Parts: sequence; C-alpha cells; structure tokens
Amino acid sequence: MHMVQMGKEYDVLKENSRIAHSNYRRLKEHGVRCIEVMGSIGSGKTAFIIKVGEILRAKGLRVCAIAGDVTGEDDYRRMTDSGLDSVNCNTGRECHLDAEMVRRVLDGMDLEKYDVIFIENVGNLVCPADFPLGADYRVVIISTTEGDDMVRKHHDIFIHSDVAILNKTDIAEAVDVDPEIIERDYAKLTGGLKKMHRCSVKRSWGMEEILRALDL
Ligand SMILES: Nc1nc2c(ncn2[C@@H]2O[C@H](COP(=O)(O)OP(=O)(O)OP(=O)(O)O)[C@@H](O)[C@H]2O)c(=O)[nH]1
Ligand SMILES: [Mg+2]
Repeated sequence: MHMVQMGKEYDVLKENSRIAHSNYRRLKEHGVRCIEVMGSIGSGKTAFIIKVGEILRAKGLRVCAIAGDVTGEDDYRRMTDSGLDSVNCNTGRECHLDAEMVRRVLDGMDLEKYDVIFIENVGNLVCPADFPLGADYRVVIISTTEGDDMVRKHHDIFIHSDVAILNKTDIAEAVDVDPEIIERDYAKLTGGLKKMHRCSVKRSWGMEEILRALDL
C-alpha cells in the first residue's frame, strides 16, 4: 500500500521519515520548538492552538501556526483573527499532512521570526499517526463529545503521540461521558507510564499542566 512507482520504487513512509528528520534539523538550526497537534474532527485542535498561542504570546514568545486542512481557510482565518501568525496548508484530498507538505510551508517562512510553531494536522485519528512531520512533540486531542471509546478504537495515534489530551471536559456530563474511562484506557495502553491530560479549552481548565507536559 505504501509502495509507489516513480521511476524507481521507494517506500513512502521511509521517505516521509527522511524529510521529517530534515524538517526537525532545520527547525532546530533556527531555535524553533515545534508542536504537532493531531486529533479527531472537531475535538478542539484549532481552539487549543489559539488558546496556547495567546498564553505563550503573553509570556513574550513569538508563535506561529500552520493550519492543515483538506480545503478552505476556516482555521487559518480563526488563527489570524485571534492575532496568531499563521500559514494555511491545504492537502487537496489527503486526509493528513506529510513531511514534504510541511517542508514546502517552511520554505516560505522566515523561521528566525519564531520561537514556537504549531502544526494543526487534518482532523483524523488514523492516517496522521504514520506520518511524522518533524515536530518536537506530537500531541493528540480527543474530546468528550466523541464518546468514551476513542482510545480503544484508535491505538496507533495514541502510541505515536507524546502527549494525549481529553478536551471539552466542561460538557462531559451533558454528553454522558465519564473521563475516567478514557483515562483508564489510555493508562492501560501505555502500560501505566503516561497519563491523559484533561482540559477544557473553552473554560481554560487544565492548560498549565499541558504546557508543562510540552515543556512550554
Ligand atoms: N464546550 C466546549 N467546546 C469546545 C471546547 N474546545 C473547542 N470547542 C468547540 O468545539 C468546536 C470545534 O472546535 P475546533 O477548534 O474547530 O476543532 P478542530 O479540532 O480544530 O476541528 P477540525 O479542524 O474541523 O478538525 C468549536 O465549536 C469550538 O468552539 C471546549 O473545551 N469545550
Ligand atoms: Mg481545526
């Protein structure tokens, strides 16, 4: 499935990994911290980046976001409207960003201008897992509105991420979801080594703990 013919055969995942390493080195050369944000459709990725962007800018950090979406400029506009420097990145038809797309975006940016860059991946709990982009941290955000079974259904993305967040805890009761069930599933999947971070981006609950987990 991942083998394609382009003059010679090559492995797409291997090639992605090579470019992701080169993105990582390039970001480091410019002293930029990079956080990739993955997660389900509507889990609150854009809201999270906007909120954290505000917190970090208030601390004097220079922040930018790359808004990954299949089509359109909705997230990009929300980010820029909030005062966050942003770059739009449409995948066309693809259900995830890949390292080459990010490389092209970085080509068009002045990396000396930023301390932290967020990359919002396309809303999807499957495909992004296989395609690291070169970030320091890969974050996955799910929310209470998706039910209590996301960790049980989507092992890979939780295994391939560094920090996992459960958002929209402010409405957990209203959607009849017990966060403890999700946290237990995550602890089981990670052998008890990692904990899921609860937050409500809307109410600004849990943000400081997440910033600490991201070394921000
Ligand atoms: N109640 C509640 N709503 C939230 C919270 N965070 C985000 N939302 C709402 O959830 C909806 C989706 O949020 P987005 O930030 O657009 O989610 P997203 O993951 O970026 O969505 P896509 O990019 O389309 O995948 C918006 O209406 C937000 O206002 C939260 O903590 N609590
Ligand atoms: Mg979004």
